[in-house]
Amino acid sequence: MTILTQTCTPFEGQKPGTSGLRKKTRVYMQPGYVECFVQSIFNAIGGVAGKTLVIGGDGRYFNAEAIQTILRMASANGAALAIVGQGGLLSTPAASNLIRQRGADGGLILSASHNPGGIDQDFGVKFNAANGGPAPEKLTARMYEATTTITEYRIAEAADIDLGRIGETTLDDMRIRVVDPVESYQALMQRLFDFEAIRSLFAGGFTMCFDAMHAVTGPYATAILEGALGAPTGTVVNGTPLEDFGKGHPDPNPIWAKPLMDLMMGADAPDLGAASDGDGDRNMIVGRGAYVTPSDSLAILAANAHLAPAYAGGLAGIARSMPTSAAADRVAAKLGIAAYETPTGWKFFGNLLEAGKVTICGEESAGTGSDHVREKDGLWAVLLWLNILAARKQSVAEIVTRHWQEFGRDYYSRYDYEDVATDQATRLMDGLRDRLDGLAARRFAGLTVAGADEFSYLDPVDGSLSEGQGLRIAFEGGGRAVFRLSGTGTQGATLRLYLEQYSGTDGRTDLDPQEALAPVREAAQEISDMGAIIGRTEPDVVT
Ligand code: VG1
Ligand code: CO
Repeated sequence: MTILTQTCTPFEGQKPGTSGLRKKTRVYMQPGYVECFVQSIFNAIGGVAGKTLVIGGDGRYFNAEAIQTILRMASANGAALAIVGQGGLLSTPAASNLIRQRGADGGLILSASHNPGGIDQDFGVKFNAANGGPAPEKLTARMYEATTTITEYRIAEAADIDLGRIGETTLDDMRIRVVDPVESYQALMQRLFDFEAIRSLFAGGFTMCFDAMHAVTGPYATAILEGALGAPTGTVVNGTPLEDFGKGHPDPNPIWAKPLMDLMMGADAPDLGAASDGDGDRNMIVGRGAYVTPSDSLAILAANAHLAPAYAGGLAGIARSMPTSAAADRVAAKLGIAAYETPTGWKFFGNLLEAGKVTICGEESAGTGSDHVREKDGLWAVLLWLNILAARKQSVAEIVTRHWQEFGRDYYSRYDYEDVATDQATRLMDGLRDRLDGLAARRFAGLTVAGADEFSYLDPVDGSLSEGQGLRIAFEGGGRAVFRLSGTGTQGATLRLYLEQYSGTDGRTDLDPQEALAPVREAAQEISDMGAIIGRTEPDVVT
């Protein structure tokens, strides 16, 4: 076998964002692009000689080619073992689990997650460390640094490896073990939840629709829901992973999962609707006629987790990303456990989970998870909901309403302004940042600003400081607006405006969220001067 050392020059902009390096697929398809990034990862982690890596992706366009390249490079760099999901498939939480279960040194996950797939859409690569979690900021900084100075990469000249068959083969001195992508993940779920109770729930006529959105969760959901739990065939829809996700956005929210939303709001709605994203780490939960916001879902899961065997002993603490609503904090306060507020992106939960400070984490963007892996986990959230529904014998709507009665309701909505000119987005953020200090006590659209700041996070475990994590404005009366630029987009800038209004424990909890949020929205738009700077106040996507 020949091992080549190829000289190369750095590509611009190989800087990991909120979750890995996402680019247009054609950017990734340039000769040497994957190679330079992957070699930079290897260099940043001190090489892979003698190491074990888990490799898999969400099955999108270019997944298969990129995996072959990575295998040839891992072998040429001296890796001992590559564990690969059959067909090159692994959901993000399943990859996290495999890294942990097999004691691997890390893993490469090929996915641009909720971004669409295809030759004219998006591709991505992320590295997870030996704890199974996304590379922390100091490591992604080292990777980026390595991409700017790279001069060569190592790759083996070899034929493609057949990833279709489970079993072991070799590529030069490296062993390649092709594994069932579902098996070990399913075993983990079976240990966490009361499968007997959920099986009885389905046997008793409980109905559900799980929309896999043509993405990687299909095989997992089919095996677990229809297989192990006995839900009727057809419970999982769009269950075969497609390279272009059926031309949709595999983003489980009321906009991109509209067919499921329509079903759930209609006369023939099943008891539970759920969906997951491209790489299987996000979830959407909808009851019959009742959409559950991800922030509420996190709070409700935390409040009821003790009903599932794995969490029967209670939770150590709850963490949420800063833009996520305060609903989870109210649950933590009631339970007498700690609540943590981190920057956006799962990598910030890793240290808290590792230190045993928190058990459950979540984000407003439909990510929830626990200490069972080091990633958010879409199907896990669905199974925890099922376990709770089986134990409480109430509908989703009833559970949500009772939660609001007890804790009050955090009305919540996120507005996304996509493909904003980068200079305009920067101008808006810079201008607002400059004005933050003078906002307190001023009135906008009838609301008084209680305080405003730029969020920064001091990690309580390793003491690292992450600055510039979003501009937040709190209003008197329980309102809040947050401005942040997305770190997962691949075109122009995406501006996110997060709106929140607390009802209080004796306020109304049955308002239309957009109506309840109107004052905060108007104040936020006025304070930021959005209409003048980006030329619009109407968002592209409201979730
Ligand atoms: C978005 C979400 C964030 C999430 C990230 C990765 O990031 O807001 O909460 O962790 O996507 O999710 P941003 O920077 O675009 O706001 V996934 O499922 O796309 O890996
Ligand atoms: Co995802």
